[in-house]
Amino acid sequence: MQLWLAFTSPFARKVRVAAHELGLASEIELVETDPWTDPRLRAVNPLAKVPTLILEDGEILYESSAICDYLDERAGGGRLLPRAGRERRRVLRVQGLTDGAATAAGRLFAAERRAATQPDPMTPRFEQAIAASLDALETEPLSTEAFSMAEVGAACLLGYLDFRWPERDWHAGRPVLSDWWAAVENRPSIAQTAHHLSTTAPRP
Ligand SMILES: N[C@@H](CCC(=O)N[C@@H](CS)C(=O)NCC(=O)O)C(=O)O
Repeated sequence: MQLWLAFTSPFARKVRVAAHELGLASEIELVETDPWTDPRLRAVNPLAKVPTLILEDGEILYESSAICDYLDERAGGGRLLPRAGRERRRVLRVQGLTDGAATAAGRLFAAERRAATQPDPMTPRFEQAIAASLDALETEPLSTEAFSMAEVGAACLLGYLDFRWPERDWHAGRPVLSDWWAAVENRPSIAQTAHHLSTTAPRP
């Protein structure tokens, strides 16, 4: 499999963490791309977004949740995403929450970068979405042992916040989430997928 990614993308990291957790990381070739400038990406994904996964037979998957669902199925099924019932709905809800917060964080980062020349009136809304999502995660029963897509999503959100804003303290007032992150941040799937700026493309 080929995973087209940017090493700054929390959604691409989700796929990498999921692959590690499922024991599939060695089957994935990483192809670094810049979604903003690489015309090859739109040829395989009309949205020109990362992550995009190309399977051995040429089938193409995009949307991190759909890709992770496929990886889970490929690893036997029901491991990161429960097959049915209330727990499946909970995991999907938390994955949706963390995806939404990561989207807000990405838009906030871009808005702040432009702010000197072009203030963005949406900035407070992005900040509120991130803060309220972290508050919601504070009361979620996240496991430090068995990972589901809820833990994968939460880890990728927190990792992205620390990567983009190392000076901003999301821990304050969130002791449960903070302890959870301390317990999992050195887990191999997290440690081996850390964000970094592009080695080739100029855009972060
Ligand atoms: N909902 C998508 C979000 C993917 C996404 O927004 N990726 C960003 C990088 S973090 C991207 O490719 N942006 C390029 C663009 O929006 O055109 C997913 O879960 O995969």
